[in-house]
Amino acid sequence: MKTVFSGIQPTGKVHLGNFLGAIKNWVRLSNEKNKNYFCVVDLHSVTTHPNPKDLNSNIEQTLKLLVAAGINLNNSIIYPQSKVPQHAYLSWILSNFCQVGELQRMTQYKEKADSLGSHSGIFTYPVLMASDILIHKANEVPVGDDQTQHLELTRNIAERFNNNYGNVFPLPEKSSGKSGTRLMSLKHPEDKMSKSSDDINGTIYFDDSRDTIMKKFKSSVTDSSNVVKYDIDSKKGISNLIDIYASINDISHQEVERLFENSQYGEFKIAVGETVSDYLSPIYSDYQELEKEDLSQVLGNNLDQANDSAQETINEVNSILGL
Ligand code: AQP
Repeated sequence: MKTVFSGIQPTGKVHLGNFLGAIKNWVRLSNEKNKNYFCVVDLHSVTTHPNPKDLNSNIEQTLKLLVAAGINLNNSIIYPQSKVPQHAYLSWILSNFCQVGELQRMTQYKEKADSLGSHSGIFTYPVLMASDILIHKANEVPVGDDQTQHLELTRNIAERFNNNYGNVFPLPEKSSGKSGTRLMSLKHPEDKMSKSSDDINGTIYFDDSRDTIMKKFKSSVTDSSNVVKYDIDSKKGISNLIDIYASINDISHQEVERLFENSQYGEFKIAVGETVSDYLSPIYSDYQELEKEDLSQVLGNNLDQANDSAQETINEVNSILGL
């Protein structure tokens, strides 16, 4: 049986990009015969120096949303990273198997250092990511292409540790399934749809009303050709809408083009808005039910299970290292 690990940061309200790029895939994996760990990686959020109240409510919101999205809890464990301190412990151990030069080469470090300032958390967080993946000895990690470099670093770290101390960690692979769609902002289709975007009209949030969703799609930026045709270079806006429609309905770009070959953009935008609204609305109503419940009720003994699995790895690592 495969062990799968993936994480989401509680840096803000979960959006459609998070669903179609990650969570939808996690739901699929959770219904296969895997042991899955889906983690709200709150320690990573500290790199942004968040407001404590916001962070706390985003953690709870994100955990409950993962359940509302339909992750099968029979073979999945959902938990917040900071409640399993073994992640941070292993991160220290693993930092001794990671070269400074490797961290300096991380593209995301270069990008984030500009926007978040150059504190050392921004520099070393890929090691914490490696520890997130290795703490449960995951063999498969469903991540987007932007994370390929971090996964390679994780494999390098694991390999170096194994070369010194024996075959402790599996070398994790990127999920072989269809990778999630990368959604772009509806207002600035050259930028990624993101929790931290300044323009809220470019992002569809999980709790947007049907009305808001329709308005956002109707005012989404497209081009003047009025032909529903996928062309990522010259028609970024409409290609993004095709991606969204295709991803929710599990069909190809070509099928979307065929379905809407006689439609103008106005009609297509309404169809995409309705599809998105139909997709998000049951998730939001399940979330509203869960919102009233205590988190420990919602997640049962998930945290204990995550702790047990992580501690098993730490015991093994401690014993191997002579600690
Ligand atoms: N626009 C997106 N399209 C597809 N997938 C996306 N993901 C995020 N944005 C998109 C995927 O969602 C998962 C969780 O992401 P994360 O919260 O850990 O980090 P992120 O990629 O930095 O997400 P955001 O929403 O853009 O947050 P901020 O604004 O805080 O940086 C990941 O699998 C990610 O690929």
